[in-house]
Amino acid sequence: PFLENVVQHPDFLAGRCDTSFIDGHPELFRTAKKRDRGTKLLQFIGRTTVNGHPGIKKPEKKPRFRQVLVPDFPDVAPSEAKGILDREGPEALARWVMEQKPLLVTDTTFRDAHQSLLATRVRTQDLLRVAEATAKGLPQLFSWEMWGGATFDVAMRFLKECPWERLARMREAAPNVLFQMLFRGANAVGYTNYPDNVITAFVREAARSGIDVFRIFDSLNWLPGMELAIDAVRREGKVAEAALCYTGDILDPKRDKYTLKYYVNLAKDLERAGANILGIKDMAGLLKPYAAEVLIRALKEEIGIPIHLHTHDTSGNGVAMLLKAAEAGVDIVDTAINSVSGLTSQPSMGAVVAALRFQERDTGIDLGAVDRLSHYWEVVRCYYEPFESGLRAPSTDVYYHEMPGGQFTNLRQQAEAVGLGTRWDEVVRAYRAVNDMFGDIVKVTPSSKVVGDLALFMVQNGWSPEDVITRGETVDFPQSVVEFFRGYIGQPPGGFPPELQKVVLKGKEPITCRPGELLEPFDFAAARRHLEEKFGRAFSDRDLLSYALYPQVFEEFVRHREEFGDVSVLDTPTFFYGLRLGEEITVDIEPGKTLMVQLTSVGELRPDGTRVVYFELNGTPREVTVRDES
Ligand code: 3PY
Ligand code: ZN
Repeated sequence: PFLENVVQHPDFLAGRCDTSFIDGHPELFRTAKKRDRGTKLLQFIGRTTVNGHPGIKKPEKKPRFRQVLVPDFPDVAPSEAKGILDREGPEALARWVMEQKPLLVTDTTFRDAHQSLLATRVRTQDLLRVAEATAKGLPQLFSWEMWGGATFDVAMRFLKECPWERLARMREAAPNVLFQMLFRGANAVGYTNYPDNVITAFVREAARSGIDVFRIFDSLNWLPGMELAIDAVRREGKVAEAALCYTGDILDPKRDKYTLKYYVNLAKDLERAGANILGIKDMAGLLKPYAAEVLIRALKEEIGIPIHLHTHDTSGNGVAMLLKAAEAGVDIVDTAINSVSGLTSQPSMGAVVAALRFQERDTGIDLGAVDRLSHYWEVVRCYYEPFESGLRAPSTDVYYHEMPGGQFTNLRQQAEAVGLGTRWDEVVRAYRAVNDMFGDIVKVTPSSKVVGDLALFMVQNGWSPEDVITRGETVDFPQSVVEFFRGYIGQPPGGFPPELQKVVLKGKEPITCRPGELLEPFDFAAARRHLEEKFGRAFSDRDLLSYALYPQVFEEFVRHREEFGDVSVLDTPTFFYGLRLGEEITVDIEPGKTLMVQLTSVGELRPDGTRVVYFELNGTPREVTVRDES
């Protein structure tokens, strides 16, 4: 009340007082901390019920969903792969992999599948609930890809969850499974290069928090962008799966940049750099079945480490491709549980398992268990309907535009956001044109974002590739494009096209060394002081890493937690759609502490633009005031 009186005072409002103390201490305005956890959650539920969830269209009525059933499986022996890594280390694990006759399978359901189908929005709660069942039902899996990539920032930015808490809780729920993450080399789990000390500290913390296998790639296939991360993973005694990103078409005689020889040489470089496993990251799903056969056979002859193949099923050729790769001797392949597979996601686990049954490379995975887990995801996927891409069928267009599966849904949303939703075909053509202008580059986060940003820019301005050269001097290009041409995300094979680079940089000097060599080390102590002063509480080393990677996103996440508490405890339908009148939910806010929340009514719109929302919290009437922004 005192603060309210101050800020409503006419002299204060007119700026006739010295506010420097207040300006310098924004924390004075944060009164939310005093609220108890129940009230904070009611505030969040009230806001979502009245206004809908930020970024998605509020449905007329909260949708009704089928009941989720988590399948129950008998206890099983812990995964052999995890045991070998923990007891004997990564080299022993690699040897074990090469000795296996069955095709080994990684499940990407917990990471790439939803990154590629649902804009990475699947919440920890929905992952966690099925974690133990997945471990028991599918004990033959080599690993779960369950962290990294875009999940790190999306967790904080949109789901208001801590990614480190997700990892810790998943580890608790599935202690005997190999956990795998996607790591963008010098870009860590971000979109730009970070100082070396951030990369090494991140790897250390991730390894200690439960990541066993690090799939490390560079968005331009530039080895110097990966070496530091490979070394850091090896120092932690974890598995360095260094990946080459596959683009182009090795069977097309006209494409002479990314040839079989190029990939074989790169694979050898990665092996020499210390990879325990070679990853093939076919991020767009461009590796066709017969090309896979040629590539895998050649690599098997040339390198002495196991090969782990990742693809996206955008064209519909995914299962056929994995089968050809299996015949050619690939060691491990990535698939997703059926109901979150296909299209821009990974090929269907059930389809691969069924196809190989009674064959030489039979996976030994129980198809019935895959199906039962698939029924769980079938229902849960419906919660996330607003994030679906709208893609209904496989599309061989991908061989034309070469857009990564993980980018497809995101770029579509980006296009919607700038009013180009109905001009998607033009965006796709521009995407292809930009790739040609760049001299045909590997497109994967963050290089794919550069291509996407310039494509959107060109469509927005109605520019052709020629316009970019002739009129480019007069405009500011998107920041990601400038950074790319300065060499801040690394060097593409064959270098940058000089004419375009000159137009974009406008006299700024490009670099050719590793960006990490030029970046000052991140000052973790100063960051800690800053956060503690600003928020008046202690922060963990993990928090500091989140802040080092995403300072604004992290601070916004902390503010959200102060205001609304830990919203990850809410069920997903309530998180996205609020409550119906009379609906009652239970919320486990910590082990043994459950809140019963019922929405009793929503008050009329008041002249000040707010509504009172009435609840019962554990049987006691409670109300919160919410600004109506609808
Ligand atoms: C990521 O970097 O997040 C990807 O999934 C790239 O394919
Ligand atoms: Zn992928």
